[in-house]
Amino acid sequence: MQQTWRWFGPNDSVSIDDLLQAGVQGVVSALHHIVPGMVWPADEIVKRQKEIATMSDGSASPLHWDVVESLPVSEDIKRQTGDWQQHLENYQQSLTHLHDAGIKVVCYNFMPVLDWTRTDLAYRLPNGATCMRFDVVDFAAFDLAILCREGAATDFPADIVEQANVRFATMSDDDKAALTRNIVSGLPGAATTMSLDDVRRHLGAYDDISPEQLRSNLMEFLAAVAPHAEQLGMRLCCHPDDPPFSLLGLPRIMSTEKDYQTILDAVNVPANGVTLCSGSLGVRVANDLPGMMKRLGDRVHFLHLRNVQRESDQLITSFHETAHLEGGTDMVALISAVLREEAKRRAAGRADATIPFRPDHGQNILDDHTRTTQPGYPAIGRLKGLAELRGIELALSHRLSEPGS
Ligand code: DNO
Repeated sequence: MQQTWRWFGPNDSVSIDDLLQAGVQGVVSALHHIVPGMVWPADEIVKRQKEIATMSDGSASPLHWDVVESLPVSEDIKRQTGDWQQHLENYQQSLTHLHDAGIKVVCYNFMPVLDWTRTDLAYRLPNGATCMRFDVVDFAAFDLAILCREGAATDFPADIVEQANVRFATMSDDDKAALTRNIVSGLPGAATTMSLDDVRRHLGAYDDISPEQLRSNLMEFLAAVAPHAEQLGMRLCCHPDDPPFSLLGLPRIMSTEKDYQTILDAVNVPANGVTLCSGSLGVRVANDLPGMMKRLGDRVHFLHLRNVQRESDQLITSFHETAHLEGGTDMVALISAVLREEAKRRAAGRADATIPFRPDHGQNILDDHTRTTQPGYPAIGRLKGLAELRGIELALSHRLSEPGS
């Protein structure tokens, strides 16, 4: 397993020097300033590589840009509207440029409009740490009474609608503004956040797009780009929906093992792969993460390791982000499945036997409370996660842990 770390670029308050001291082995980054659909120019890619390869005193860092997260898929490609065909060509061109720069793994997602969504970015835990939380009652209050979306009332169970109305009645204007900000800020690294009218306009553009249509558009996207990636020796990996259920009436189609299997089968080349995000998928009771790693493993090109605590067993549930080894996913079993997959690949002589993972998100602890970072991406909380995860990997790989020794 390659221990990687997400770096948002020179404006990230967690520096390349910090990454080195955290002991990371590789970097995950993206050109957040380039508008989805446009080509990533070769010189911009090389510039980011140089930034990663340089410490703050100008000396060389041994780190490289190993994984792109994300090369975003434009809304036009997802809907097949406007310039989508040009955007597909641009996507291929960006892949070619990344390949020429020596980068092989590219993560993307196919979530319409919003990427990850939370209602609270700093939920206080009993020990004083803070974490990100999704409160379904708050979310329903936003949907029903702030966004005032038509049809919202039928998208939630009646008891949630009732609780949401009660809660909305007690919210101050500041509470409403904060909730709105939190929900629409689901675009990490993006320079802009959407206004309510932007959200309404974007939602309206999906009125006629069913989940089946969106799935078929994803398949067409992959039919166009995956063979190209394959030819270049690259690996694409689709990030799951976060959370893994429909929000704001939008179709979401990458939430379950079956969703993944369907997409992997539809374009059956190794370059069409999976970002196994245990935190996103783990919100859904039926998603068995170690089992998914076992069954989809040969196409898993990238791992996000984190954990969540579901607050009910309903499909649409509140949840919060726990420390990496707490929560609903058995991290030891998952890492053990990853190590077994790596051993299989090694035996088969695969060049991609070492799978990159990153400690995904982290709670804000200690000095994290005084350093502003991207929501969910503190320095120390993530470092703690990384340290725990690498400890499991080391323990499981140790020869003394092999049966019979
Ligand atoms: C959240 C992230 C996601 C992820 C994209 C990948 O913290 O895991 O935003 O980067 O969905 O395309």
